[in-house]
Amino acid sequence: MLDTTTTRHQAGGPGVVQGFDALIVGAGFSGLYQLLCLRDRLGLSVRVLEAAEGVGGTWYWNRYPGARCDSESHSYCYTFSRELLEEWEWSERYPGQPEILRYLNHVADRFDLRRDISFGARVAAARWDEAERRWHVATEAGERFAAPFLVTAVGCLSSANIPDIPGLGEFAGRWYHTGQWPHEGVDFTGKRVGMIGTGSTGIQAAPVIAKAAAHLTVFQRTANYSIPARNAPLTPEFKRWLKENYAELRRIMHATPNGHPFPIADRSVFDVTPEEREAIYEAAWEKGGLQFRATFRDLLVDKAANDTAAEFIRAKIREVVKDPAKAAVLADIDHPFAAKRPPIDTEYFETFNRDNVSLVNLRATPIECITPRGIRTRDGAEHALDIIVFATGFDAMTGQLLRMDIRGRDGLSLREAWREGPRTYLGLQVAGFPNLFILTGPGSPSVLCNMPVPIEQHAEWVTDCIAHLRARGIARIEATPEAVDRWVEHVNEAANATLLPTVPHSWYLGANVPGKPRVFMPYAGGMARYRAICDEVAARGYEGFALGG
Ligand code: N01
Repeated sequence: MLDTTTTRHQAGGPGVVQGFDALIVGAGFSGLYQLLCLRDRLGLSVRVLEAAEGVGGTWYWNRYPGARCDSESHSYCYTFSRELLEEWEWSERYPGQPEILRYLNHVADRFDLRRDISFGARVAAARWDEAERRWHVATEAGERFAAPFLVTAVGCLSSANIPDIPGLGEFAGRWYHTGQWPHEGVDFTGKRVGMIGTGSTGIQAAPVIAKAAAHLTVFQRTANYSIPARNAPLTPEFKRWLKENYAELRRIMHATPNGHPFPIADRSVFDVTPEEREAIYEAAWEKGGLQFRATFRDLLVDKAANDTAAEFIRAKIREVVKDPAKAAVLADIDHPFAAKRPPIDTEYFETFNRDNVSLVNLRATPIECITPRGIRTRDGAEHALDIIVFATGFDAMTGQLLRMDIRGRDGLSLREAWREGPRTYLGLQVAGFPNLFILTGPGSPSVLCNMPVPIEQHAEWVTDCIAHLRARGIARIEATPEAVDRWVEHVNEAANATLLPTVPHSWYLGANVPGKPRVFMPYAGGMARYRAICDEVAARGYEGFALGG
């Protein structure tokens, strides 16, 4: 183990530079595990820099009403430790935000991770020093750190996207973004609430807000599919079954394209009769959750196949929502099912049957401005509100990375390198940025998966890579431009083989943020294939990377 006292040193400049073997940005799911791997398996001195005052990342910030994971709890966890799996018990089929945050705090305590994390340390800048072969990192508060390796573990959905709607500054009520929710909660009692956005977040939040508020107005720009989650407490029998079958579940999670604990059915939509298909969809609807998407293998690649699922869900919406005018607006969905991230819900469509819930169709009447009293739409209507909730998503995958001033070789900034969109090798490295590893970055399967699966794979791959370098006295690793070109091409091919890039307003494409380059960001080739590619790259001596120094 490197003695940190030998790596700490006084810098020539005004501040003290604290030296480590590796620096990690972020103490969410990925940062915590990366710390554990590098510190406890390789014996490195590591410091995690975390902007928040606690661990948890996404689950620290996203405390909005109804916040819950869409992955099933028994798969939304680390699998590296048998003991951890044995001792932790989830209470519900889908874990709620408070329970996930408790879990991550438990992990931090159990593995004694906190002592190597600086909280309240938001990274402002990182600069590669070629002569020193180290990254120099500065926080907003002016603390300075340096290390040969820098790992970003900043999450994919952590940079809030607050639309620039004129008049927000003059709004007399209160407004909140779901991804920056106040820790003390928001009291909706007696309040008129407007919620903008009907993605996974808005669909989770609306039913809970509607129950608490005097009135909820949902401002919908793009209608969305949603499948009932069918959340419920886990039974003792299921918990016992889980413990007995974890190895098999893990095998399935590693074998499927998106890391969930259920396989995708090996049949095509048109292999079965319309009656059989209807029965399959009906059973999946009753079972609930993301398994609906796994009913047929061609739902995401064949538009005609997808249409059958899309029409089934539209019919369900029309059946559930009693007011035909509202039902028509909610079911007027313009994209294939699951080509945007498919939400799952607890009584989302039922919420529109409540007397205190109204729906504004922004496609017909777009928002013109926010007034001191509420939201004015283009038809001249002013919707009077006390609270506005922005469930408007994130500057996904690149927002949080580009918010830091990251500069690689010859002062090249990541912002400049990605001016026309993010370009990585394996989602893990960028040409021109030696020894910088990005966890769940653009070009990784990340957001198309049950996240803990790619997170464990990335952190372990990076750990093995650093071990390889150190064992050989190699100081530097950098993706070659050719490898990046090939990977970007492969990411595009993988996306184009699916219906995913056909949705013009998807955050997968960066289309939700004005001015963001339109590039399909996640790797759609599947987690199992991705893992095999990464293993192959490592087995060939880190093919596609220049190693040296
Ligand atoms: O954000 P979104 P999200 N005026 O970008 C609308 C993950 N997640 O926070 O589609 C009016 O999906 C926008 O409209 P449109 C999950 O991966 C996971 O809901 O752009 N409307 C859309 O309706 C998810 O995909 C869990 O036309 C505006 C909504 O806001 C990702 O987070 C739980 C607007 C944004 O939807 C993001 O979901 C929740 C404007 N100016 C979320 N700007 C888990 O289970 C945006 N919208 C772990």
